[in-house]
Amino acid sequence: MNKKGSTIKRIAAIAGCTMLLAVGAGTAMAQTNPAAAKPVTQVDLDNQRSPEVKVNSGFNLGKDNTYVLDTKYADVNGDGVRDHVLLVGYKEGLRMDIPSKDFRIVLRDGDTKQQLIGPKSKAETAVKPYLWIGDYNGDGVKDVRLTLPQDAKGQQVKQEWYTFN
Ligand SMILES: [Ca+2]
Ligand SMILES: [Ca+2]
Repeated sequence: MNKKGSTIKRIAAIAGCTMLLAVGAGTAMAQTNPAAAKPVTQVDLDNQRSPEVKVNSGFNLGKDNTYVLDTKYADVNGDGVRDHVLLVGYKEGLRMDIPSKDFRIVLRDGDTKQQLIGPKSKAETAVKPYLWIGDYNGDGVKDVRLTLPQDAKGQQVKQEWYTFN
């Protein structure tokens, strides 16, 4: 069962451990809204949301109150078929602006439809965590960056990177 693309792992080369980044007050708003963080001149196909899975819908992970906190729709295992990348976590209720925890990346393979549950994030908690797709280790296959604002103002964030191939 260890075919290529059957695991989710953090990228040790650039994130041996969770990084804690201090963000200046002036950029705090941009950090809480990734779409506003850079000027968009063309449609970023990798950073659209999954057409299949709704943000803030419940997610069955053997525990109540696990929700989908963000989604992306991009090919992250390099087989040419776009995959559904989900960020799931535990929070007490439907509000999105409350602290959440127990974060995991879930990959729904666009080709095989198999679902892989990633390891639990090292971050204890976050407010409105989000995903961003890019080739962070430069191997030609897209990876996932998980950004975890440590409070509602987003002045401190933790970041983790995940690979799928
Ligand atoms: Ca794929
Ligand atoms: Ca990569």
